[in-house]
Amino acid sequence: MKEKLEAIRKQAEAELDGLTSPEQIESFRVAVLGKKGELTSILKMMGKLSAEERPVMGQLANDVRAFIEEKITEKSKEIKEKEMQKEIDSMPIFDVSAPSDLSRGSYHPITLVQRECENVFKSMGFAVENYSEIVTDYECFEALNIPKHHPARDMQDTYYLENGQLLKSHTSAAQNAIYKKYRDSLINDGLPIKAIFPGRCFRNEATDACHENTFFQMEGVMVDKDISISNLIYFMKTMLSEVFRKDIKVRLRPGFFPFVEPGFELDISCLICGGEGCPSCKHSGWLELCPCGMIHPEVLKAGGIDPEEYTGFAFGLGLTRLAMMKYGVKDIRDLNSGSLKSLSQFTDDE
Ligand code: FA5
Repeated sequence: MKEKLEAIRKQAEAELDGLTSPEQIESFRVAVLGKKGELTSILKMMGKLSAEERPVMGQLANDVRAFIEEKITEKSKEIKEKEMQKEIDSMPIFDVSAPSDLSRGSYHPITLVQRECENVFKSMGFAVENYSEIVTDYECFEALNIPKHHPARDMQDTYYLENGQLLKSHTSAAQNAIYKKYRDSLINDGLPIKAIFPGRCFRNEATDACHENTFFQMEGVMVDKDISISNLIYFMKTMLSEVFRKDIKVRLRPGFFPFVEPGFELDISCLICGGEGCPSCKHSGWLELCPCGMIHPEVLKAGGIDPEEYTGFAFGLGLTRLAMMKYGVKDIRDLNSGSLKSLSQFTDDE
């Protein structure tokens, strides 16, 4: 048996030397180490050895197996490196100093409206905050007065990770963290909380001309003593007139969201069809753009703010829909299409 094992070791080394592809390596591995491989069949004969010989041969067989496995790993690495080098050598040489025949890229329409909105709110003293796309159930729902099994969750089905976290279905998911970040300066220094937080949102829903499963919103909150609906309406009006720079028809109607009371839906007259009705506005002439309302006392409490002393407003602007209206994009899906032809129409001179 000793001779046989030595022979297998030698033969394996010689054979491996001549292999040139991952497929050949795999066939070799199966032929030598596999269930029906040469080495395995020898190991099956161990039972016939004497009690003294068995541990000696067992040790030798293990050494041979370890030796072959190591050689296989080395050879695979060598083949991989050779393949990679071949690929690199076949690449055309790219001269970074050569004049480009490619046209300049352009900003995405959503980036353009996002920046515009940010500038408007920054000029009114709002801080711009960034927030993660992966959030907890608490942040996305519970802290917003939407307990488990609340029917309002049905409106925002999203994508769940195996660890129980989820892709945020709305930018409101950042509210709790923002209140906690700024509450000390509100309570101790009397500085109002004024923040906007744009971000990508995800919903597990069917797409159409005005619905995407991945879209952008921009949340805004303001908390201080004596904040009222008038403040909310003032900021909404200012933002819309600055972004559109023309008169647009707006309507405010009651809307239900568990995290505001009272809550409103702010719609704008569809700028694609002039309010006549088209697929972009689901033939209603109006587009839901920016739900808003006075922050619910429970939500302030969850953020560590006393609702008896402070009030505030919050809004959730549909940035993707705003980009559609501003740039006349009839189908929201074009904005995620990655089609340079559609998107390059919005090149900005920035
Ligand atoms: C919300 O997401 C609330 N968090 C908004 C809010 C914030 C209310 C603060 C009150 C206070 P809603 O699901 O309606 O609400 O979405 C808000 C806006 O996001 C919509 O008006 C729309 O403009 C946009 N939106 C929602 N779903 C989609 C979608 N699937 N595709 C594109 N835009 C969408």
